[in-house]
Amino acid sequence: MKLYYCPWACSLAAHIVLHEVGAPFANESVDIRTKITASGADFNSVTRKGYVPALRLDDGEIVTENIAVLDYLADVYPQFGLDGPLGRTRLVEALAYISTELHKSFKPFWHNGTDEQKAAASAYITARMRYLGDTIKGDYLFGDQPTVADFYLFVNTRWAERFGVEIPPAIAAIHQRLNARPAVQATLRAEGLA
Ligand SMILES: N[C@@H](CCC(=O)N[C@@H](CS)C(=O)NCC(=O)O)C(=O)O
Repeated sequence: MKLYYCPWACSLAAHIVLHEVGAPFANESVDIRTKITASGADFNSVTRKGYVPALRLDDGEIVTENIAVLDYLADVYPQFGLDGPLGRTRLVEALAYISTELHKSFKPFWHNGTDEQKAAASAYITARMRYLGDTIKGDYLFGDQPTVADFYLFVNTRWAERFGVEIPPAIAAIHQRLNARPAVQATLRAEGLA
């Protein structure tokens, strides 16, 4: 498996999962502005979408989109998935919420939004995080072990910290727990972020 990632980007979630499971994998960073990878390759030839994450499977298939990449990883590494009759559905539900309600709402912060747009986004993100905080079922979103959804949430709490977006206490507690995990710290070091 090979993960194409960019420091500070949402690809951090998949990168953490790969470190957590301890399986051998390759990685390569991408300059998402120029679309050139660390080895000088044209990232657009890996995926015409030109954005990370992109996961190259051992048979050469490329998987993109956080929801699909993280769902795939939860399938291969079920310790970060969710058991039970509705487990997969609940996990995809959480991934979709994090992708569409949180991740995408940071746009004004990453793309030179106006102060007004940033203030509106900030309030929206905090409210959406509050909902998640009200529904957590243990130390992490779904209980006492993190799932791929927690690692995706972590990307968003890091962004919230960076941009001064208020994080509700229950979500801040998950952030602290995740941040303390050795594999999370190893991933941050690997991306040059710690
Ligand atoms: N729809 C994609 C969006 C991924 C995405 O927003 N990636 C950002 C980094 S967080 C990126 O690579 N942006 C570069 C670009 O869009 O050109 C997903 O959900 O995975």
